[in-house]
Amino acid sequence: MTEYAIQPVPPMSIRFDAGAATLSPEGPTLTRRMSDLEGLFRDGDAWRTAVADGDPVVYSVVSSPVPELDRELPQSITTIEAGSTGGEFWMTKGHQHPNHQGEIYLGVAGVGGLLMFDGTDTRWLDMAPGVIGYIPPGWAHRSVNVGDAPYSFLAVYPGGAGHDYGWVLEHGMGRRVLADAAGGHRFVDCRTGEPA
Ligand code: S6P
Ligand code: ZN
Repeated sequence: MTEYAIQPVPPMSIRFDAGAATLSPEGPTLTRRMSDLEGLFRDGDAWRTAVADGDPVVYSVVSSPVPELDRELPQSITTIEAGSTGGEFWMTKGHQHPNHQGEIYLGVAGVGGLLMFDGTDTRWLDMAPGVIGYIPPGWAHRSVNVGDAPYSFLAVYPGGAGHDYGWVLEHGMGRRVLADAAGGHRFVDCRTGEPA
């Protein structure tokens, strides 16, 4: 794997290929497998089975060379594969920005959603190509693929925003996104399991 120095870059153009869901030139790439998502799925047994049964790639994140440094504006494309575990659609880990900075997402391919939680209220935005999802300061965010093809989106965020994954493990995201009998999705309350 190529090592990338965390250092400022000069003014530059970055080619955004929506069809291929790539950025060029490319910076760091992150791959998250099922085993990286411990403690996130409702059905722990189904999660363990999926890990043992090939530990599939759930999502990947490709970034431009713009570094995650304060005052910079990095970009990345996340692609979540289609799938569900224990009836729960595949998703990102989800995180809070420690100092509550905002972020924008742009749907690139497939259909998904942006689940947000501020510790009290939960919101869901349907995402598809051409839709901008705005994440205001203070809202933890998780992306979910609710379709049968990969779901990709572009993120643009403050370089000093950071990623607090522990906040989501501690507080949850308010709702879970499950497959319904008609091939769509439905929401349940994280704590009660009741429809939400
Ligand atoms: C960064 C931005 C995205 C996510 C990516 C993966 O602020 O929100 O690039 O990092 O979608 O999600 P997660 O929750 O694993 O970082
Ligand atoms: Zn973020």
